[in-house]
Order: sequence, then C-alpha cells, then structure tokens
Amino acid sequence: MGNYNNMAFLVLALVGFMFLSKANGAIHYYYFHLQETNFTKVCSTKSILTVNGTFPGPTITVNKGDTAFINVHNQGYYGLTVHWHGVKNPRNPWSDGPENITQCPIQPGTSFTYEVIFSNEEGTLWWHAHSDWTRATVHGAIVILPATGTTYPFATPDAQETVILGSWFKGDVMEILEEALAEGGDPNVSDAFTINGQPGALYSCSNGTTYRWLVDYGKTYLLRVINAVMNEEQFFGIANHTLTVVAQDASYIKPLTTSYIMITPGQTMDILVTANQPPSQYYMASHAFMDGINVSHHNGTTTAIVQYNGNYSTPSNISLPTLPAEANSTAADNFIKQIRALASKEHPIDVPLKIHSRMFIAVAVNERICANSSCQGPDNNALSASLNNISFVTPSVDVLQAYYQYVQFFSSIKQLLVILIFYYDGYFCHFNNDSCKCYYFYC
Ligand SMILES: *[C@@H]1O[C@H](CO)[C@@H](O)[C@H](O)[C@H]1NC(C)=O
Ligand SMILES: *[C@@H]1O[C@H](CO)[C@@H](O)[C@H](O)[C@H]1NC(C)=O
Ligand SMILES: *[C@@H]1O[C@H](CO)[C@@H](O)[C@H](O)[C@H]1NC(C)=O
Ligand SMILES: *[C@@H]1O[C@H](CO)[C@@H](O)[C@H](O)[C@H]1NC(C)=O
Ligand SMILES: *[C@@H]1O[C@H](CO)[C@@H](O)[C@H](O)[C@H]1NC(C)=O
Ligand SMILES: *[C@@H]1O[C@H](CO)[C@@H](O)[C@H](O)[C@H]1NC(C)=O
Ligand SMILES: *[C@@H]1O[C@H](CO)[C@@H](O)[C@H](O)[C@H]1NC(C)=O
Ligand SMILES: *[C@@H]1O[C@H](CO)[C@@H](O)[C@H](O)[C@H]1NC(C)=O
Ligand SMILES: *[C@@H]1O[C@H](CO)[C@@H](O)[C@H](O)[C@H]1NC(C)=O
Ligand SMILES: *[C@@H]1O[C@H](CO)[C@@H](O)[C@H](O)[C@H]1NC(C)=O
Ligand SMILES: *[C@@H]1O[C@H](CO)[C@@H](O)[C@H](O)[C@H]1NC(C)=O
Ligand SMILES: *[C@@H]1O[C@H](CO)[C@@H](O)[C@H](O)[C@H]1NC(C)=O
Ligand SMILES: [Cu+2]
Repeated sequence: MGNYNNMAFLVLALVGFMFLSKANGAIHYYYFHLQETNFTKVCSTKSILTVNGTFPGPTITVNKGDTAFINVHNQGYYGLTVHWHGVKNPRNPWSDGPENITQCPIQPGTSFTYEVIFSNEEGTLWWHAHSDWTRATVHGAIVILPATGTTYPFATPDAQETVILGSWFKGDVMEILEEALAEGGDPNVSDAFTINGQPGALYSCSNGTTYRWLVDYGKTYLLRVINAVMNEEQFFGIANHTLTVVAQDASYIKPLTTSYIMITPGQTMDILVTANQPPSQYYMASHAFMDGINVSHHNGTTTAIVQYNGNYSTPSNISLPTLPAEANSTAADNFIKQIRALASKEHPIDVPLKIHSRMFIAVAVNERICANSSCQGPDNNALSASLNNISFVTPSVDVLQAYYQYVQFFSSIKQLLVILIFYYDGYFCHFNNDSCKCYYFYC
C-alpha cells in the first residue's frame, strides 16, 4: 500500500512536470504543400519543387520554447523529407528529418506531420528538404523570437528582415546530382546566387526583379541572414553600412562590428543594421569565398537593394559593397577569429572543459576507385566524401526505426515478455502471451 502511494505520488509528480514543461510554450500549426512550380530566372524557365509555390518557402515564426506541428503534404514527383536545421528537438528524433536516418521519405501523394520542439534556441534557423539535392529549392527561414516576457540581449530593434542566400541552377537539380554521382566528377556549378530568390542586377535578365528591402532613416533593423547556397561559403555585406553581428545559428555572440561577414552553407547570422546613411539606395551583395585551387564553383555576385523610404532622386549609380576577393582566406579568418559566445548570465554556455579522449578525424573529398578508370574525378576515379577514409552510404531502411525496434526487443527480453521473434520480408514482429506487434522494417 505504501509502495502504491509512493508510486501514485511519483506518477502525479511526473504528470505535473510534463504538464508544466509543455505549458511553457505556445503551439503552432503549419501546412506545407509540396508542389512543382514554374519559375523564370537568368533568362530561362523551369519547374522546381517548392513549398506552396514560393522560392524560398514560407517562414516559420515561433517564440523560444514553443512547439510547431508542420503537416507536409507531398504533391511532387519524388519522395523526400524535411529537416529543421539546428533545432535540437529534445527526445524527439522522429521529427529530425534526414532521409533514411530518422524516417523514410514522404512519398508523393502522402503526408507527414513533424512535431518540432524548440528548447534553448533563440535567433534564426532554417528548414530544408533532406533528400538528395531537394534542399536547393525546398527551404525557408525559422525565426525564433525571445520567449514571451523576455527580451533580446540588446536594445529591441525597430523591425526585422530576413535574407536567404540561395543558388539557382538552370538545369534540374536532381538530374545534376544523378549525373555527378554516375560520372564521379564535380556536379555542375549553379548559374546564379540569389537573395530571397532573386539573382539581382549583375545577372542577365534579372535587373528588373532585384529584391528590395525598404528601410526608414534612423531605424535599427535585425537582419537575419541564412546561407542556403548549395555548396559555397559566402562573403556578404551592405554598401556604406556597418554590420553588427549579434547571433549565429540561434545562439547569441558578443556583438561584432564589421563591414562584411563570411557565412558557411547551413549557417545563419543575426545582424543589427542601422539605416543611418543619406537616404538613397544601396546594394547588399554576396559572392563565394573559395580559396581552393581549381575547385569548381560559381563565381558570380548576387545583389539586392536597400532602399530608404522618402523623397530623394533615385541615384544613377547604386553603390556596391567592397567585399573581400573570392580567394582571400585572410579576410575569412579575420572575421571568424573575432567570434565569441555571449556567455552572459541569461545566455550561458556550457562547454566541457575536461577532455577524456582525443580524436583525430580527417575530413576529405576522397577518391573511390572506378572500374576501367572510367570516371570524371581526379585520376579518372570518382569523388567521394569521407571521414577517416570511410564514406557513408545512405541505407535503404530507416536507421532510427531499426535501432529503436532492436532496443525494444532487447529490453523486452529483460522483461521476459518476448517469447518469439518473427522476421520475414521486412516485417519485424514481437509475440507475447496475448498479442503480436509487427513493424514494417523497410521504407
Ligand atoms: C500553404 O498553402 C495552403 C493552401 O494550399 C495554406 O492553407 C497554408 O496556410 C499555406 N502554408 C503556409 C505556411 O503559408
Ligand atoms: C510549367 O511549364 C510547362 C511548359 O510551359 C508546362 O507544360 C507545365 O504545365 C508548367 N507547370 C506548372 C506546374 O505550371
Ligand atoms: C551539366 O553541364 C553540362 C555542360 O555544360 C551539360 O552538358 C549538362 O547537360 C548539364 N547537366 C544537367 C543535368 O543540367
Ligand atoms: C537596372 O535597371 C535600372 C533602371 O531600370 C538602370 O538604371 C540600371 O542601369 C540597371 N542596372 C544594370 C546593372 O543593368
Ligand atoms: C557610399 O560610399 C562610397 C565610398 O565611400 C561613396 O563614394 C558614396 O558616395 C557613398 N554613397 C552614398 C549614397 O553616400
Ligand atoms: C588547375 O587547372 C589548370 C587548367 O586545367 C591546370 O593547368 C593546373 O595545373 C591546375 N592546378 C592544380 C594545382 O591542379
Ligand atoms: C567565372 O566563371 C566563368 C565560367 O566558368 C568564367 O568564364 C569566368 O572567367 C570567371 N570569372 C572570373 C572573374 O573568374
Ligand atoms: C518630394 O520632393 C519634390 C521636389 O522637391 C516635391 O515636389 C514633392 O512635393 C515632395 N513629395 C513629398 C511627398 O514630400
Ligand atoms: C556610374 O558607374 C560607372 C561604372 O562604375 C561609371 O562609369 C559612371 O561614371 C558612374 N556614373 C555616375 C553618374 O557616377
Ligand atoms: C584580404 O582581405 C584583407 C582584409 O579584408 C585585406 O587587408 C587584404 O589586403 C586582402 N588581401 C588580398 C590579397 O586581397
Ligand atoms: C571494364 O572492362 C571490362 C573488360 O576489361 C568490361 O567487361 C567492363 O564492362 C568494363 N566496365 C566498365 C564500367 O566500363
Ligand atoms: C531511402 O530508402 C528508400 C527505400 O528503400 C530508397 O528508395 C532511397 O533511395 C533511400 N534514400 C537514399 C538517399 O539512399
Ligand atoms: Cu541542415
């Protein structure tokens, strides 16, 4: 009886705890409709896979600690998954997204609802498809505002703006990847970089659609920059304006003042920009940082216009920012080495200081031997990424599900519940006295 009471207390305490921790944040619901949509850019038209027909896709906005349910309905031609880049999603790996790692692809004509749990992230992140090269067109911003009742670790900005750097390929991205994998060489480089979907004035057929950001003189803006470019690190800056970087990857940093940033693919930076220049129009611009020799990459510059509201004559020449040259690794290093975590009382960091073992990991773009030297990579072999000389091959089963079911099987043995295991043609079944549970093991 005493035991029973203790147990009841424990259960109540547990339920109460769960209730409290759930009650912290608001719940949001989003519907993503994956569909093919035609776009014309850099003088050519093609169909791309999009969310709701837009490139980039819709923004998800939450407060720190909220939960978002995103129902993804796939009406495209191929199966895919969506990843919530940088969201820790505690104890909820089922919604992380990488194809065949945490889930099977969402097949055309079907839906999947992600439960995205925001915990200690605050700032900017992004979501993107996580199957082959689908992320090139299926991506969008995640804006995580401070928790209700809390503020930024800097004066509240007057307004916000999101800038997504992207890549535009005239060819079909899935075909480009397939071709590269079949031939073993570098994939085709993109035909343009984009800012919020637009290549900008320096590319052909693009001047008229250049993205414009309207600002008011004297206001301070929180500019959220996301590098959704397929493969290149990028320099970015705004003519005549100083950038104050205050966060990266949804973590605050000590404010860093600079005329340019270097941002890697997948990374985000939150930047304070004060519109304190003579009311006019100014370019923001971005091009690759590439110091590798003979590494194929796109070498163009994308631009957008920062346009002051007000009554002034349109400048005949819009100033471009002076960005470091493409191969200037000193400029990249000079920027990176200034980055420090904010590490304040409200935004502490917890870096382990005691090191138990040291690992040496060699990350490489390696060579895989190709039959008859028939590939287009170096030495007529195929390019293959590796860690310590081992390349990862995506399995055709969902690894998380497989792992979870084996774990369940072994813990069941401990409890002497499993009498028989039956495994046939992808079905994995547990039998006990009065029931049988089967799982379809493959995608
Ligand atoms: C996407 O489009 C559907 C209608 O097709 C709409 O109901 C939904 O709200 C849109 N989602 C977003 C995130 O804008
Ligand atoms: C895209 O354009 C092509 C060629 O004009 C057309 O056949 C196709 O139906 C269009 N697709 C969509 C989704 O509008
Ligand atoms: C890749 O580029 C080559 C050379 O320009 C071209 O022949 C090929 O069609 C391109 N592949 C795709 C899938 O666009
Ligand atoms: C873009 O268009 C504007 C006005 O339409 C023109 O003044 C400007 O010279 C053009 N810029 C480029 C790079 O073509
Ligand atoms: C921006 O800066 C450049 C270089 O310092 C200068 O020539 C130009 O006049 C400035 N533009 C405006 C609109 O003040
Ligand atoms: C770079 O490419 C050029 C032209 O293909 C070649 O002559 C040169 O040797 C290459 N350099 C290196 C370091 O591979
Ligand atoms: C950029 O790349 C194109 C195509 O590969 C090449 O023709 C051009 O010379 C390059 N431009 C510069 C400035 O390197
Ligand atoms: C803008 O400036 C022009 C010329 O100075 C003037 O005629 C016009 O009334 C002004 N417009 C506004 C909205 O202030
Ligand atoms: C605009 O820029 C071009 C090229 O940099 C230059 O030739 C031209 O003189 C400039 N025009 C004005 C009005 O400043
Ligand atoms: C590289 O960038 C740094 C800092 O922006 C600058 O001081 C240096 O002159 C640049 N080097 C080259 C070779 O352009
Ligand atoms: C490689 O060569 C062998 C015979 O020497 C041939 O049977 C095979 O088909 C070739 N493989 C490829 C990929 O060309
Ligand atoms: C994931 O598994 C499915 C089903 O087995 C397979 O068709 C697909 O190619 C796999 N994805 C990758 C990236 O290997
Ligand atoms: Cu990612």
